[in-house]
Amino acid sequence: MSRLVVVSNRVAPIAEGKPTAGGLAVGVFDALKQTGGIWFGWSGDIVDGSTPPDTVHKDTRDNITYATVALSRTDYDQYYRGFSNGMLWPVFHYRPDLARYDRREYAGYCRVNRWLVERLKPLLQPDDILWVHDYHLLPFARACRQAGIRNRIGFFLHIPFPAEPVMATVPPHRELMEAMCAYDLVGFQTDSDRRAFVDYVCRRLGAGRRGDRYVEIGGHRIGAGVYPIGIYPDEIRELSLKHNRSRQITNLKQGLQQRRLMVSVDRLDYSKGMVERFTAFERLLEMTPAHRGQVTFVQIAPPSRSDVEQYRRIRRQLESAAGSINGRWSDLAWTPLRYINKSYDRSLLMSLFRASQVGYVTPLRDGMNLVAKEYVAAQPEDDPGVLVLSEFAGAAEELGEGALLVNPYDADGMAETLDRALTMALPERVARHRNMLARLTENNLSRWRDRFLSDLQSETVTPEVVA
Ligand code: GDG
Repeated sequence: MSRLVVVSNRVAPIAEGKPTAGGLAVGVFDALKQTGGIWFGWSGDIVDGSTPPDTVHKDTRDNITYATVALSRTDYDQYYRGFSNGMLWPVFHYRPDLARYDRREYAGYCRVNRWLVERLKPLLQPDDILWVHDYHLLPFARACRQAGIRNRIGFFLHIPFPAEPVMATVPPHRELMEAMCAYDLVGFQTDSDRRAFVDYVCRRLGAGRRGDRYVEIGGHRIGAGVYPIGIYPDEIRELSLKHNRSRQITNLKQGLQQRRLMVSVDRLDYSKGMVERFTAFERLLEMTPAHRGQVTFVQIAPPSRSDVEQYRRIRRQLESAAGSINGRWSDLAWTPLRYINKSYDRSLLMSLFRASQVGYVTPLRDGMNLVAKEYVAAQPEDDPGVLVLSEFAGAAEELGEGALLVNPYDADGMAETLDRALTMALPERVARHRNMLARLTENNLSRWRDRFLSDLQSETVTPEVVA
């Protein structure tokens, strides 16, 4: 197999088995371990001024070279905070109302993509294959071609791809998508994302469909496949057992005094639907008096991107909603909602999932949502909790039969579903859990990686067959 070069906005050098790593980092790290190779991207360092240092910092451990660069303050503001997270993130999550466009930021986004290519180019060998990740790097392949790089280049989008009219709200959408067409293979989390991409390039750019899984534009054939990112269920299960008897989990269980526990864990992001989730929880208390005093909802939401205004706003909204719910419903012995703005050790989170009766995962839009998958994998098989899952999470395509699917915009419907989850009998819980766990085991993280890399190398796109 050729050497693998992974490019992502952030490089997370991780020690093997380090428990804090998320799906992208674990999947990429696994792939690199097999073939050896390079992981290239931003180190997370920001230097003052407008000119970033050209130095590429290289750190080789075993057969992996972590090649990282710093960004200048201007680049960070324009490429990362501005166009990537202030424009693309909201639009790709169907929130053009939250997007803010600035031509200079878009110019900075394109400039940083070209600059990254120039830094990477000297490290490449002719038969390397390149695997580029996520929305920060949509024009990366075109910049590679312009710099004379001829290697095969694949791209995986971790977030949703929006329907064509929504995509069209990004002012430079045409230029951006033309640039994206320079990839050889583009991968999506779900079939509806893949179809939205094909739709866009056929309608707006005049690309031709070539069978189900290819489009052709200007004589260049692009594969478009579906590769749902997964987890390693056994690893999650092991982690979930680690803290089972720890002081924190024991204290939590004692404090609950037989009350039922509902759990949500999300980066603090407006796409995760937390305000709507809080509202539906309150509707549950209003509609079903039997749950008052009997259920505790823990929402863990570590802050993210707090230098972007929309993120500061959602944080204020959540603080106010949580205060109002607790003010109205708490009594001396019971606080219905525990809203926590900090991050926890990964194994503690998995133990918390295991100790709960409902996993409440209701994003307004989500590429996949690994928390939903982790929740299922962390459950005891003989007495599992119930997953309440938004139909707008990519994970719903795989877990739709076992989870209770909800529309996060329907507070009454969600409240009814929560009631059903909290009162579901053991045989139904076991059957639903078994169904979901089988799918997660089949479509695990190595399947995601292996299918993508083998399609990229063999120049054929294999059909996504859900187990
Ligand atoms: C993007 C896409 C797609 C969360 N809080 C803590 C913590 N986490 C971990 C979770 C999970 C990960 O972070 C979050 O992954 P998600 O998939 O839920 O969401 P995004 O961060 O938005 O990820 C998403 C993903 O990329 C992969 O393709 O699924 O749709 O938006 O693993 O457990 N981990 C620790 N402490 C915390 O407090 N240690």
